[in-house]
Order: sequence, then C-alpha cells, then structure tokens
Amino acid sequence: MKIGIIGLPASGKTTLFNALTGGAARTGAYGGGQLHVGVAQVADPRVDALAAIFKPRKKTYATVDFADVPGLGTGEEGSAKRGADAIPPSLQGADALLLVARAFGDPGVPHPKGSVNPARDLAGVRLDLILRDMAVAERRLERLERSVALKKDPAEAAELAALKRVQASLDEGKPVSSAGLSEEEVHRLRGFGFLSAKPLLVAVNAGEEEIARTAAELGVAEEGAVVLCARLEEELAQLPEAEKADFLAGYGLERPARDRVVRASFALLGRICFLTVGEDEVRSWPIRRGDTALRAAGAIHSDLERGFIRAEVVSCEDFMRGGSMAAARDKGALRLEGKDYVVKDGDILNIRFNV
Ligand SMILES: Nc1nc2c(ncn2[C@@H]2O[C@H](COP(=O)(O)OP(=O)(O)OP(=O)(O)O)[C@@H](O)[C@H]2O)c(=O)[nH]1
Ligand SMILES: [Mg+2]
Repeated sequence: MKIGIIGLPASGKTTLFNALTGGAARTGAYGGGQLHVGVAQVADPRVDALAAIFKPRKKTYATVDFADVPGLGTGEEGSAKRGADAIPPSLQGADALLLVARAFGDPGVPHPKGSVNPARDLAGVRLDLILRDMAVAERRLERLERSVALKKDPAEAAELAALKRVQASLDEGKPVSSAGLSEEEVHRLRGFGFLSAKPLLVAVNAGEEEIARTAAELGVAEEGAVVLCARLEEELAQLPEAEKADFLAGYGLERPARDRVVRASFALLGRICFLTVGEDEVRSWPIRRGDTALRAAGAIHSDLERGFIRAEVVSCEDFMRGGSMAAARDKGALRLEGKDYVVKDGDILNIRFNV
C-alpha cells in the first residue's frame, strides 16, 4: 500500500513525511524539490498485547509506504511542466494521495500564495490534479481516435469510450473518481495512474496552538480531514519511546497523528489487518476488507496459498480472554475455516498447508 504526499510548497509535506516514517529528510521552505520515499509502521496494540504473551523473537507491524512528492499543486494552471510528466511516475502507482493543506501561520515560513487559507489551497491542488489528468487524457485521446478509426480494434474502442467519459467529467471540473466508470473501465484505465481517480485524504497542518480545533473550524469542510501539527509530530518521532506519552499529554493529544493518518488511510482504502502469532514472530498483515482466508494465506507466502488446506481462526479479542491457544480451543473460540472464509479485522490466523 503506497500513499503519495502532495500539497503546495511550504505546506509541511516533508515534515509530515519525516513524522510518518521516522525519517530525517531535509525540510525548510522550498526544500529542494526532492522525492523522498519511506515506510511507516502501523501501530497496533493487538500486536503488542500478543507479543507480551508469546514473547516472540520478532514483532512486526503492518507497513504503509509513503512518497513525499514535490512540485505538485502549485496551482499554476497550464504550466509548461504539464507535458509528458503531468503525472509524476512516483504517483502513478500510488493507491491514495495524502494532501497537506497548510493552516499554520509562521512569518518565518513564507506561504507561496502570500496568505494562509487551507480551503483555497485544497481547491487549488484538487484543480491541479484535474488539469494534469486532463493533459494525460487529451494526449492519449488524440492518438486513440486516429488508431480506432483506422484499425477498429475493440479493446481500443472500449478504452476510447472510457477515456471520453473521463474527459467529460474532467471538463466539468469533476475528478475521474466521479466519472461513473465501471469496474472493468477502471481496470482498463489503471495504467494511466489518473490522480483524481485516487482516494484522497486531507491533512490540515495546523499550528501548535490550534491542534485541538476541528478541520471545519480551520476552514476545511472536507469530510474525514485529519488535523495535526506536522512540526510537533516530527519532534515526537525523534523522541525516545519513554518520553513520547508525556510529550503527547503536554499538548492534550491522545495518540500521534501518525496513527490517525495511517488509520484513516486504511479506512479510506478499505484495508484491515489480520495477525499471525508464534514464538518466532507476532505480526500484523494488511489485506483488503472482504479478502478470503486463501488471499490472506497468499499475503504471507505464495506456498501457503498454493497448498492451502484450512485456516485456524480466533479473533484477537477472544484469544485475549483466555490468554492461550489451548484456552481458546477449550472454549470453542478457535475455529477451522475453509478458503472462502472472509477474514475479519483482528483475526488471528494459522494456515494449515501442504506443498
Ligand atoms: N510553525 C510551523 N512550521 C511548520 C509546520 N510544519 C512545517 N513547518 C515548517 O515549514 C517549513 C516547510 O516545511 P516542509 O515540510 O519543508 O514543507 P514542504 O511542503 O515539504 O515544502 P516543499 O518541499 O518546498 O514543497 C519548514 O521550516 C517546517 O519546519 C508546523 O506545523 N508549524
Ligand atoms: Mg518538501
């Protein structure tokens, strides 16, 4: 699962990237336009609780990849940049976008538009995404129309029809995600990596004094927007584990924004986690909501999918009540499930397989 961080210059993208990934990429206004990629661990109290019981050699959390992508959303409509690289390669394969909208006012950090207005910036970046997609759609349409007229290839004709829908939606200023494409069409157009087709999570980067406010209070009406202070979070990420709780409490925060952002992206992308336990490793694994036990097995290793026999399943909650597999078995909480079983968030799985 990969998420691209976008937003205006000096909105705090790299700062947030550092906070999410524990990285130390260089920040600072107009920080050099570099692409950064990193990995964020998904905090999961279930992994910690299970590790306390199994005392494994290794504790592994699910992860999310983040890419901090500069040079997007400057709002310079029709800029020369919007040529072949209208959609940066680093974003083409992203599953979702995290848009940082700046709400902090800091005279030491000049705002590229001269004033702080997160709603305006949010709209500007959204428009930028649409314009970039338009450029890509237009270029492809031109060639495709010629080719379809000549060759009458049915696959190309289907692509042309889908692209025309995309273009119509973009022309109205609406994202590709509202073009009403069928699943098949979405699949057909996946290769383009249309930015406005991707799920979008908004992070409102507020000043330290304003982190208790809601997104709406900060002028952002976007549903599900996460309010955070990237600079605080960056500081927090550098602190020793033991000092983090005090630091958070000092700002009246319950948990790091990293957890909130990752959780929100999981929800946005319909991801859940299942768990595996043992003396070697306690681990959480991300899968799609609705995935079967067979898919889950495949997420661990292709051998487990190929040789799948059955899955032993117990919910983490039920397991914790007894505190051991034996207790779970005695209580009848441990079940045997087949390959079509739909895995639930927090299920502990043990795959029986034979290859
Ligand atoms: N006061 C304050 N400053 C912040 C906050 N977040 C980031 N900054 C500062 O703003 C400046 C720009 O932050 P960056 O993270 O480099 O911003 P960016 O979006 O990556 O900028 P570009 O890479 O130039 O597009 C840095 O000096 C940060 O320390 C915040 O929440 N409050
Ligand atoms: Mg940056």
